[in-house]
Amino acid sequence: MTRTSDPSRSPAWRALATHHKNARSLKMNDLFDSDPRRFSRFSLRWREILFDYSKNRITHETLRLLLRLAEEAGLRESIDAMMRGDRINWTEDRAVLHTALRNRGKRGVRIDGADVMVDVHAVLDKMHSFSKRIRSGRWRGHTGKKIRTIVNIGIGGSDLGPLMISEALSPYAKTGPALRFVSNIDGSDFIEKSRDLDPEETLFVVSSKTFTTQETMTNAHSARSWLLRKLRSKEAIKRHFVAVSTNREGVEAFGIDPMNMFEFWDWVGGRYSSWSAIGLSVCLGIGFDHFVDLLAGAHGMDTHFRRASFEKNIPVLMALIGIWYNNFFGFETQAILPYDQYLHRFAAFLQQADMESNGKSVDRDGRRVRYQTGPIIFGEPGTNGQHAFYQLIHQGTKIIPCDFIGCIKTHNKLGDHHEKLMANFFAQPEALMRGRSAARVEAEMRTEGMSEARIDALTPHKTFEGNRPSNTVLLDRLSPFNLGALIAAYEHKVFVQGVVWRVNSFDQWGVELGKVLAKRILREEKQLLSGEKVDLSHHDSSTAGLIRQFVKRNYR
Ligand code: G6Q
Repeated sequence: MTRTSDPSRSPAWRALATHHKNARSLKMNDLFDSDPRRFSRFSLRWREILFDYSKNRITHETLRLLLRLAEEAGLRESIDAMMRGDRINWTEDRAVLHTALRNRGKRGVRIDGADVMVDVHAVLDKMHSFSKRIRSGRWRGHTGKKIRTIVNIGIGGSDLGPLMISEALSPYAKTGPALRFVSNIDGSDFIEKSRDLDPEETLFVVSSKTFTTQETMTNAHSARSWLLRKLRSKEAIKRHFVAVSTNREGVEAFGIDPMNMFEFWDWVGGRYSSWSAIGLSVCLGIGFDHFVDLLAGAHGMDTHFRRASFEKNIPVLMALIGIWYNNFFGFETQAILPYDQYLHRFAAFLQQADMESNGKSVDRDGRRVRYQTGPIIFGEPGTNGQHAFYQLIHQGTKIIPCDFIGCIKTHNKLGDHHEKLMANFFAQPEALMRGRSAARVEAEMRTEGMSEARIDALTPHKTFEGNRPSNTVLLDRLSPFNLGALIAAYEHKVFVQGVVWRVNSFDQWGVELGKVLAKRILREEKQLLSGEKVDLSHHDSSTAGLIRQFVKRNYR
């Protein structure tokens, strides 16, 4: 195998660049016309998930070269290294073992000689018995009432995954307590989410790996004051607050009984932590058995990812097709379009999973990369997005590869809603690919009896150039198992791209600078608001001017 520290100088990358010179003019319509079996050749089934990647600007040769790129990047060794617990998050000197969290088998996974699976199983057992107590009503609040609402307080990785999953699996949560998520430091978030809650029936799950995050700790303290204001006894905290964290001292200092702390470990990255005790709120909402199904689905996808040959490997193909567009066509964005209302937070979740992981511009040797890395991810559920931003995807000057995600069976049979939803789901990728030629547009307008002048004027506006690529992921149904597998597939897609781009997908130094500046500005705001004189000259004039406006107009 040939290895080079700059993938863009590797033989496969160069071969892809050469191949791209011809491939960029490929018309997908022609590819389908010339190969009646294109769908079966360019799609894969894994259990209840069909991954159709036929509507892409690729040929067998493209895939062959992309697969070579993965081999040259040492993907196989990298997968093994991650799953056996090597410290692949080198800037933080940590292993990356979210795959161990969903592996409920007997095989051990060792870090520095210790089998982490022992702790993983112990925490899962604790989640099991706690969720049974809450859901059955055996756990009572301070005044003896049953807990009816769980409020998860967390942010980023301690919020987006659990929130997305609990929304996605809400059909499985009918008998559990209601779930709410408070994340934003904006007090309106806590106020609105707590407005109609009865503290006697509310349990707060403070989810924070570090237990120092400004937003989470501020919200947790406000929640504590809110509770104490109404229940008037510090003893109440024990029955109304539990913590999910790696920071035992922090949890105790807050006043949460360490017995009510659910532990996880530094080898679980925030955005990969829903599988750990960070999933506690989900588990309370849907019950332990469904939570375990979620883990099983993710574990199933891990096994597929580790064992399937790369040409039949869903995450690997997703990643390589993404690289093809990102690095050779120069398409910078990717749209995530779930046609399922329960997946309405899926794109938001993936924004973090993908952009925080691969939004990097130095490689593992600390050198500035000479190629593009992580794409811009955005999306909304279909069909809502169709009435909003699809215009640009169909006719804009930018090409945005799309992932359409849909389910064959619905949780809610209501008239023909589902057939209509799915008709749109099938129509959009087809429309993007096939387009509508000027000749066809003209002919249609002529049949409608339109004047030639009007036809001339309208034709350019009504023409769709087509050839716009997409993947389609079709699930049999949105079950905990399939959702677990879907999330894991995207996690691994991100991993593969990180390996090829030689970036560390598991750190997030880029979020630090803003935090540091905000701390200092908070000090200044408070000093100014209390009437002290503060020198703001170290700020640029815009920032200083804005801070002064905030303070000045606050006095009115
Ligand atoms: C995710 C990031 C980040 C993190 C939050 C919350 O990978 O690390 O989004 O999850 O900043 O951190 P805590 O869980 O420590 O509060």
